[in-house]
Amino acid sequence: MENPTGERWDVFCRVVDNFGDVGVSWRIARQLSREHGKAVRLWLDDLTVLAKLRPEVDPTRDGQKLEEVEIARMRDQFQPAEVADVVVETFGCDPPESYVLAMAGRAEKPRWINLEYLSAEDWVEGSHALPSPNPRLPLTKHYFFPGFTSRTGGLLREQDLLARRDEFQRDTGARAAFWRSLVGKAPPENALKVSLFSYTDAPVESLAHACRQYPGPVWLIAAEGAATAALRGFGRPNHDVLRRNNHSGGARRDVQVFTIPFLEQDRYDQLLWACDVNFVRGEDSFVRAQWAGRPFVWNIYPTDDGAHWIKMAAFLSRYTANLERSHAGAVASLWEAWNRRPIDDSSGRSTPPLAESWAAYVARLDALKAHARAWPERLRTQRDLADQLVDFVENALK
Ligand code: TRH
Repeated sequence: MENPTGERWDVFCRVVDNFGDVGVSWRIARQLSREHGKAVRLWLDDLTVLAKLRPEVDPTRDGQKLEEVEIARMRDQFQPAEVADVVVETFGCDPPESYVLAMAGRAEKPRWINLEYLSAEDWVEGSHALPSPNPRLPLTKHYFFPGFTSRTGGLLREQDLLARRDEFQRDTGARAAFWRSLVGKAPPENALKVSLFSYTDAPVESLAHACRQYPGPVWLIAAEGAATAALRGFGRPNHDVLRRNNHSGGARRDVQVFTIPFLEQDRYDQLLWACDVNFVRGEDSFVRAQWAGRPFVWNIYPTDDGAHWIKMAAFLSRYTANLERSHAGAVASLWEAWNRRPIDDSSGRSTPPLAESWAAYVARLDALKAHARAWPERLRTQRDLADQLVDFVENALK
């Protein structure tokens, strides 16, 4: 896409842990380049994570192009060749000091954005787009908060994402080909396909056992990492591990566990689109699961102060607002069981065992599928984050 303004954007990301920070940073960099024609450079202090999401990246090289985005290695001791017109710092990662000094030295000061973590909490609206003058330098940073309401910066959503999703979900051939390429065979028509991307503490084994109660075949597709490790005890991967015939002559109840390698980022979207229930985590897979339009269970990134329970409750109250109460209760109790919510001292309310809340959840799957389908239709009425960010930079900060 042409770069009518010739504007240069630098996006900075430091890898704290896991994949999400880079997952989000790559998405925004690609979208700014592909959909808004910006000349984008993505600065990373560690390229190995991006190489997991995009195997064509060579993590040993200091500079390379990925699609139209320049990928550059960020070192703290470095003399920036030039400073961009717009600087996006993701998740408060602090660009190198030498770069910030160079920003201050520019005649026309760059516009400086701090792209924050996603939260559904109410306070986000009041913090979105707030300026923060630098105490030492003639620079002002603006905080840009993703979110679920019109008074936030919106959610990452590529322009063609939902059209690609619909095309894939409509096309039985494409989905069968996807499964064959992933696990060597297509699932039985009535199989419940469940994808698992979780943190180490999630009760994955309890879920695998609970799936035996499901009145039909279950496919558990475990992404490389915590989930596969937890399922290692279940016999040989990619084989029926929990077969049980239903003596009443009903459907056979076999749970098959498939452990799959880490997928290229866009292919992971297809997995979410192809499954019936998606267990996701962190931030980026959490948002992708919502766009997939399928029921999902969020393994939230735990914080020592327990603030993640407030964050989860804030999202649940938005997500289940239009859901019939008993269905909303089933969603909340499965999420709490999956995140091992401790007994609530004030209410003394304890979280039901995973098996119980899973059974209550799958018993309502038709209603939850309809709700999961409607949710992204609501979210898409909001302008996407990249679009709002460009507008904010080019108009509000001009
Ligand atoms: O990896 P995460 O746990 O990252 C999280 C988030 O960044 C969170 O904000 C931060 O607080 C925490 O780390 C420290 O989960 P997340 O955000 O879902 O990112 C995973 C990325 O990996 C996402 O872009 C999807 C991608 N992915 C693939 O590309 N292929 C795969 O096979 C899988 C399972 C994931």
